[in-house]
Formats: sequence, structure tokens, C-alpha cells
Amino acid sequence: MTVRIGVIGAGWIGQEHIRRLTETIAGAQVTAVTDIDAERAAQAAKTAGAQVHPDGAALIAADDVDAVLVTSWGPTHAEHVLGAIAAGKPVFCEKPLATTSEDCLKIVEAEQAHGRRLVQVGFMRRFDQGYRQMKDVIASGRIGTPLIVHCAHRNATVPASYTSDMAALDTAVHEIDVLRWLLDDEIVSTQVIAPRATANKHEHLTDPQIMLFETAKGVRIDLEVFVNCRYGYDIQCETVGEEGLVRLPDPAAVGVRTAGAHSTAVLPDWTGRFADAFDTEFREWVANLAAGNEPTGPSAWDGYAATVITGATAEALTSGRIVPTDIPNRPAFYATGGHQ
Ligand code: NAD
Ligand code: ISE
Repeated sequence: MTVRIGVIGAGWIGQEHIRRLTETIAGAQVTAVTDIDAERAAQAAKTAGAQVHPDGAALIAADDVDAVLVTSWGPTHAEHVLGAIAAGKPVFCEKPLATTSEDCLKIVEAEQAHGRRLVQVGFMRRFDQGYRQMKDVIASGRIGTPLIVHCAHRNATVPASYTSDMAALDTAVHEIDVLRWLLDDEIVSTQVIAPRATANKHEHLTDPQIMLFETAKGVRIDLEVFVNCRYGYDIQCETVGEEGLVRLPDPAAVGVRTAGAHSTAVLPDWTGRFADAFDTEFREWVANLAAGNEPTGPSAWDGYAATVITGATAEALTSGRIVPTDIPNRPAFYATGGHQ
């Protein structure tokens, strides 16, 4: 069965996913596109042979849309996800699930009232081979009980529109999700330290930042977020356990020896670094829907927890304090899937 997908938001990642669903993922077809920029919607729809709809509500209601993909700006996500749940259609939402914890809870409640999981959140790192291998090693017990995690999330540059709170809300959100999953644990407090600032940044920005998280089981996580590191896109993660450690591999790249130096390229951005992860993410999502199953990737509860933790981290940056996250226990409805 072909899963017919309607895409809301045809910007950078919307176009990436339309291309992916059209050219790479078997069993998927993009049948509908909408964007508040009509020209952009028309262009993207043309590449997929899809129809343009005037807005998200019309797209969700369309008969030839079996499932919805939300790739619009964060503050619009809740409206579209709630619209898809009300229509009883599966919905894949790029991160964040919603920009406020209140809106995330509305989604969680609407989905539970529907009685079946419909929502998957676009935390693609859970589909990356390196992170999956790390999770297997940790779960196998080979490195013993995890004690500390050291991480870095570096972007080459960010635009002037990027603000200091986005280091948590937009960037660290990926580590926050993947570490909850990797450790099968919850983040209970967060703190931010600002080291000496780089000169290579926009005036208003606090960059880099060091985030410190504590989990319910007592694991300590340090995360460097450096979004003007200049040299490329670089994601590092190392989990230290009682009996050893496990480290995320760098992406495979040829080593070049010339002119007295040995070098390997560093990728420029997230599109290439996580291309395979995005492919796997959509392959698994589409396969589940085609089989009539619920989605098994990051759930609305995971999206809620991430928004609470990123919000607390942005608050910690402003206040300079350690901020508790106070996330309630996960409802039984979300006991499987997101933490598989
Ligand atoms: P973008 O600005 O390039 O594209 C967003 C598009 O949404 C624009 O074309 C805009 O016109 C459209 N839009 C806004 N409101 C809309 C609405 N109500 N209805 C229809 N269209 C609307 O942004 P982007 O970089 O593509 O990011 C989009 C989302 O994807 C964000 O939530 C972002 O956080 C997320 N994202 C995720 C990753 C990842 O690594 N998983 C990477 C980049 C972006
Ligand atoms: C962007 O929105 C992403 O999600 C990327 O994965 C992340 O590396 C980048 O910092 C964000 O701005």
C-alpha cells in the first residue's frame, strides 16, 4: 500500500523531506503541499507531482492525504498536529512538537483521547547507526552502569536571527531527546554556564554555552553548544560507564595524505551528517503506517519532555541557576514506542 502524504511547510527541511519521500522512500507518495509562501508551495508541489492546498486545515482534510508531515515554523506545529489528530490521521512533526509545554500537553491529551498513537516527532538521531550502536552497547551492560556523558553540538555558523535561547530550544533539543532515549532515563535538572565568548558571533549571542544536565538515575551530562565554531558541523558524544566507555563514531570519510598532512573532511551541516538517519526515520515511519501499525519513533510524550527541558534550560541561561524540570511520570499509554 502507498502512503499518501501531505506536507505543511515547504522550506529548507520540508523540501529535503519531500525529495526524500519522492526519490528515496519506497511506499510513500507526496500528494499535497501547503506553505504560507504560495510560490514556494507551488514549486515544491511541482517537484513531487502533488497538489497545492490553501492552508494546513484544507490539506489535512483532503481525501488523498493518509498522513501529514509538519515542517512549518515551530510556533505553528501545535495547530497542525492537533488538526491531524482531530481528523484521525497519523502526523509526523519536525521538532519541536510545540513551542510551549501547555501546547505539548494538549497534543498528548488529544492523542490519548483518540486512543491510539498517531504522532511521531522528528528527532532523527534515534535512527542514526552510531547512536543505535551506542544504545546497544549501553543496554548490553558491556561498559557497566553509565555515570557521565560528554557531548558537543557544533554548527559552523548561524544567521543573525538565531538568539541565545535557541542554543537550547533549537539546537540542544537533539541531545536532550537522544540522551533520554540512550540512557532510558529522565533529565531532572539543567544549568547553563557561559565560558569566554567567541569573537566570531553576532553581538547579541551567548556562544558557546556549556549545559549541565542531571538525570533521575544520577548520570551527569555536559554538553557544549557552539554554533559559530567555523570549521564545520560536528557532533560528539561519549558515555563513560563503570567498566568502560562508548563513543559516537565520526561520519565515514576518506583520509587524505598530502603536502605533509593527513586530513579527513568535516561535513558542513546537519543535512549530510544525518542524511542516513533521516532516510531510516522515514522508511520506518512509512513502513509502520503501511502495515496499519502505530508509529514507533519518538512520541508526543518525548516531544513534551523535550520542550519542558529546553524551556528550563533557556530559563537557566537567563537566571544563572540550576532549574528543576519537574516532568511527571510517563503515562502508561506511552510505555512503549518512544523508548524502544
Ligand atoms: P524554513 O523557514 O526554511 O521553512 C519553514 C517553512 O514553513 C517556510 O517556507 C514557511 O513559509 C512555512 N510556514 C510557516 N508557517 C506556516 C503555516 N502556518 N502553514 C504553512 N507553511 C508555513 O525552516 P526550516 O529550517 O525548514 O525548519 C522548519 C522546522 O523544521 C522547524 O521546526 C525546525 O526546528 C525543524 N528543523 C529540524 C531539523 C532537524 O535536524 N531535525 C533541521 C532543521 C529544521
Ligand atoms: C537546526 O534546526 C537543527 O535541527 C540541526 O539539527 C541543529 O544542528 C541546528 O543547530 C538547528 O539550528
